[in-house]
Amino acid sequence: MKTIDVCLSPDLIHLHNLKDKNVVIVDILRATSCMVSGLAFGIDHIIPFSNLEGSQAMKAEGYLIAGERGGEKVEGFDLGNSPFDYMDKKVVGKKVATTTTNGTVAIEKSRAALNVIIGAFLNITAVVNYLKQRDESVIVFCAGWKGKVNLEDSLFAGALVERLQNDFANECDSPLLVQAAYQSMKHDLVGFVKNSSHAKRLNRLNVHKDIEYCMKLDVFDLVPILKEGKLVLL
Ligand code: 3SL
Repeated sequence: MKTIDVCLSPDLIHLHNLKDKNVVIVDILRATSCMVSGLAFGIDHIIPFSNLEGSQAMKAEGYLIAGERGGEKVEGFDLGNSPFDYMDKKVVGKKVATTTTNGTVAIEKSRAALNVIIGAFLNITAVVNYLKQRDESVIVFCAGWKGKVNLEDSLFAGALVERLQNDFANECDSPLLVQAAYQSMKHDLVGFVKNSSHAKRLNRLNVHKDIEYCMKLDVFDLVPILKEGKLVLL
């Protein structure tokens, strides 16, 4: 039977064998929610960079450059890391190069995978359907915050495990852990996430509407996938 495992932080990814597996990158607040929204809104493709310089250099190649550090838009960049920046008419048909604190780092660390796909609550059913129809095992890779575990990515992982439990066997214990967390909080996901450390961080930056938006379920029926270093729609 196909298996599912959950990596709770980029600092633990070396413990997982990604070869021949489908890896779902998760950074609910806000990187993967931005990627899903932007590609749905008409961005041609997105190139993720783990460092500022990589993204910055793409300006000369005609890319819009996007990114945050500490949650704030990088000075001189075209876009920050709000999903609403990614749903502005100026992005339609454009190529975007992005760098974020955690999400793009997780993508960078997933290069050994068979397929790297992008998950968010915004496209969870599309991700579930994609994984069900594939033959390979799955790693759900939570981007966390600077190596630490976070609530919102773990809850998404739990939601995914719950939806896949009839098709995949748990590879270790983290799927059980995140599923139990999801089951105990699913009656008020937004309320619990509003109390998370990153939601508080974003609120200090006056970023409020992104949190509720990123917790919406199934706004888009699409799956972004990494092809030759570029995120495109399947
Ligand atoms: O770390 C990341 O990848 C970002 O999503 C963090 S933030 O929400 O933009 O602060």
